[in-house]
Amino acid sequence: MQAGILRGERRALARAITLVESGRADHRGDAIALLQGLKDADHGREALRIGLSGTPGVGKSTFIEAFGMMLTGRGLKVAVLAVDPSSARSGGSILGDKTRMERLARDPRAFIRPSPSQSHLGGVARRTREAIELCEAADFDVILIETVGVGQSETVVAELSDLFVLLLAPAGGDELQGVKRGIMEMADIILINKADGDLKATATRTCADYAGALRLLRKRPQDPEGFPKALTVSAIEEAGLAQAWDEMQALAEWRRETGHWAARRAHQARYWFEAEVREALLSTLKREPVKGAMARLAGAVEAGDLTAAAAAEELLTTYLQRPPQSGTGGT
Ligand SMILES: Nc1nc2c(ncn2[C@@H]2O[C@H](COP(=O)(O)OP(=O)(O)OP(=O)(O)O)[C@@H](O)[C@H]2O)c(=O)[nH]1
Ligand SMILES: [Mg+2]
Repeated sequence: MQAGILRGERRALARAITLVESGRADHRGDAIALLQGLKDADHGREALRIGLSGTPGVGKSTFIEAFGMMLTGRGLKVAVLAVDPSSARSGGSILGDKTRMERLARDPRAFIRPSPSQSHLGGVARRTREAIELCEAADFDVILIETVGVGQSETVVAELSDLFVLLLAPAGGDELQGVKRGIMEMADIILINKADGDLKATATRTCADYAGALRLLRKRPQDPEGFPKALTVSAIEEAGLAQAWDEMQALAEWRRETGHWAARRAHQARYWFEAEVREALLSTLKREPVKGAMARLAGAVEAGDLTAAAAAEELLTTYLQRPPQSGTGGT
């Protein structure tokens, strides 16, 4: 599988993503070995990972299709992945509207993969991170990671990407406050979509409003002069896409030269390592024998036979190999 991925074979890539998404313990071992093997065989080319977020209906799918087609038209290989916070929704956002990305889905230079179906956002995101690494090993030039903006998902996608792009709709001034400050602060580029037809003038005004709002935010060390930036685009008319790409490249280039790019990736690698450990520890609590012991000790605490502290101490030392706390015996 590794050789196939390194040759950029889509079938091998698709199978590898299925492997990293698998919940089976033996698959997990294979996935870990594969990811490390690819890291060791590192070809040294990094994709540009672009996180893209926006509320439902803002035009993410339409934008990704148009933007993706523009990039493949320039000879670039484009992968589209999703982090779907609402796993209850069947198949995730991308699968749901593959019809809207019909052209891109057929493009030999593009690879589209729906969100893995996992029970929670953190799990989805960790597997998406591994899918990103697989796509990068398969020599994709641009990886678009889509998420529906619901607050938490943007933070997660920002931890997966080199650039974070926020897609917004044209709207009146009161909507501007609807975008949470924290989300604004994460954005590298804000794109006001639907700048066409009747909405064009509103889009231009909205864009100016956001440009103003961005200027008021605290200056971030990872930004050159003029960033974060707000631009108007029309995914339907395919207007402003080339300019948006130019800006993304300019920002990425600057960050590479100044070391911010590498620093961000290093920080992210650490973040996901810690998330993996935390998640593994938590899942231990939900499996036997710890699960049963926890229920038993909880019963003893409820009945008033044990203090919460003593019960926790017993669980941790007996089942989780933590050495006992050594005290002086109290004063
Ligand atoms: N006028 C105009 N309409 C657009 C544009 N881009 C998307 N739309 C329309 O907006 C609607 C929603 O577009 P989608 O691309 O499905 O939006 P989305 O953000 O992917 O939506 P979800 O997947 O539901 O989160 C569709 O009816 C599109 O045709 C645009 O640039 N201009
Ligand atoms: Mg969509």
